[in-house]
Amino acid sequence: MTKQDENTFDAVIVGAGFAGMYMLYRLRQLGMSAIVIEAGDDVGGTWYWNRYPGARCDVPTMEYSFGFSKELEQEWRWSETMSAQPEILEYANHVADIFDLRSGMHFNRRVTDAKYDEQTCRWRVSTDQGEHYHASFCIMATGCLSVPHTPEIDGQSDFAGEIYHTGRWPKEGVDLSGKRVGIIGTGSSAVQAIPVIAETAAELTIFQRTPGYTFPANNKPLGAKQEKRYKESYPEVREMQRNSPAGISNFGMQQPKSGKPAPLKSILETSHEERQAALEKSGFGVFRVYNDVYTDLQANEVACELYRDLVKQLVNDPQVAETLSPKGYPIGCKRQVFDTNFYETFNLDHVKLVDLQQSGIDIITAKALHTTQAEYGLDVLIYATGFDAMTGALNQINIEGRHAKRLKDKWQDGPRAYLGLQIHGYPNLFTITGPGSPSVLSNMLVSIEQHVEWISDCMTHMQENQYTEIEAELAAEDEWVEHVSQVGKGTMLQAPNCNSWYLGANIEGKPRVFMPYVGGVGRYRRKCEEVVANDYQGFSLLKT
Ligand code: FAD
Ligand code: N01
Repeated sequence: MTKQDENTFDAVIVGAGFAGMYMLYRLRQLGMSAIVIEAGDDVGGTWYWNRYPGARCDVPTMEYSFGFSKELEQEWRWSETMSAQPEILEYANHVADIFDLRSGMHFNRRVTDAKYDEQTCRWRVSTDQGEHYHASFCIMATGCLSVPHTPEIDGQSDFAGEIYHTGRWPKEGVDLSGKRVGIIGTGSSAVQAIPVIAETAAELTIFQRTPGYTFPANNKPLGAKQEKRYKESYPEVREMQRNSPAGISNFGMQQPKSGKPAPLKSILETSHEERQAALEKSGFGVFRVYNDVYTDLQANEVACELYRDLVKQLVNDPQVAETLSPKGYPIGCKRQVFDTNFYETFNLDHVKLVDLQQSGIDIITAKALHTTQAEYGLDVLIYATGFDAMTGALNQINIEGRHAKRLKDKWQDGPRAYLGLQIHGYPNLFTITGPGSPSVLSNMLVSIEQHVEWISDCMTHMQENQYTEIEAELAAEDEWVEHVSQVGKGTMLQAPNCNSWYLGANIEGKPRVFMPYVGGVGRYRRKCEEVVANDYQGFSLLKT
């Protein structure tokens, strides 16, 4: 057997997060050969890399879990309603153990190149270890939030203390006790990390550029009764998830305590006094009382004022409250942030907030971070500065399709894909939760399962009918890209002044294109099913 034969598979899967894990499982079940290549040294993806203090899920973990195995679903026990990173990683490890997934995975190697050979209809996938893998299909399970973004700051390499990124937190953990810690950013990662880091750090300084809207996570231990109800109703719950807008059924989470819920009304049609009374009664729940907050910019601004009132109630120092109060962009424009005691943390004496809008970061020296106005001595500096989302991991690989055309070049003005599953010019290449699918706007486990199942069904269809090549048609791709763009218009996600990573706005020079599909998980699933029912409408299937 030659080296090439040894490394030849039906599919090469890149990435061993939940997407790569399920893809491998599914192809093996179908009797196909597949290998997973992963940069890390074990499974888990997001939950392998993001081990920062406070990291956890923000959808109910009973729903942020695989639905493909009844046994797994019944045997696994979550301890909290929204479990923390260690438990989610434990779950990933458990899945890998019970289905023997690691035997089909090569760890500690990064895929650098993937090139399509039009003669043989095969992909040649190469790693930074100098290996080459050959396969009819190349499946990118590389993650939407897997490439950390670290802004370039002058003097960074001169820093004598410890530097970390939340998205690359060391496996062995970090002892922050008694240290002067600085954290840059106030997105989801920082908001989770700040209250937990404040418990041990001697001093914690938060460098904030844009204040965010964050809502209480209301996480709690998972009650035995609730677990039982979920487990008894899983088939129904999964069906609800699959047909919902965001892949969440919230079964059992939001039962009205008694009677009917109050009817929704327009925030614009209520008086200041009524709104204040509602705020008093419902706290952060106040935004659910109104029906126009997420559809009307003027209504949204009224809601933003209420939000700022809430911040003032929670933060003792009026100046700090003012700095933490988001302004100038709507609630609902960015990925929803959830927290536990975020605002309360700013009432602690050893926690400081630095407003980078007043004085930006100037330089980092051996012992301090300097803004244009002051110097902050630090032992540890943490970047909670996010990710090159959705396209980052794909663009890091030199992907060459027909005529050796590089994907990076095709996507220079933003990603273009059909259903977020395939790209014209790149036959037999699939992307799991790629741009143009609900992906990051959904409970990702639901979207991952749907894509994995669609891809494996498609591969089976090809095998059964002796097709060797599948490729998204250009017209279908163009039409879908246009549809994705149209559906997003008019939502808060694309409101003026909205600068989110969904749009690529967090990365300098990245084309500003709204990447995920806003139409919802259920609607998108039906579209994918319709495409199959119409004989893979929009795809060319070839026999060579
Ligand atoms: P990932 O888990 O990102 O796995 C991709 C893997 O591919 C990584 O291990 C990476 O190392 C590997 N890889 C990438 N490029 C290469 C290469 N060139 N060569 C080799 N290997 C490569 N989603 C939710 O729905 N709910 C949540 O509550 C939620 N919480 C989150 C919390 C955090 C802190 C973050 C960062 C994300 C969260 N997400 C959440 C999104 C999360 O990314 C997905 O839910 C899901 O875990 C993605 O799985 P994946 O397998 O698609 O990608
Ligand atoms: O990243 P972010 P994240 N100087 O991009 C700031 C998922 N997730 O890792 O807004 C100063 O949201 C930046 O400021 P600004 C979830 O999908 C989920 O927190 O650009 N500051 C911002 O405050 C999430 O959306 C959970 O002005 C700089 C922050 O860094 C996604 O991952 C938990 C800067 C980055 O925020 C990303 O979240 C964690 C600079 N040069 C993550 N550059 C759950 O709870 C950036 N910033 C499920």
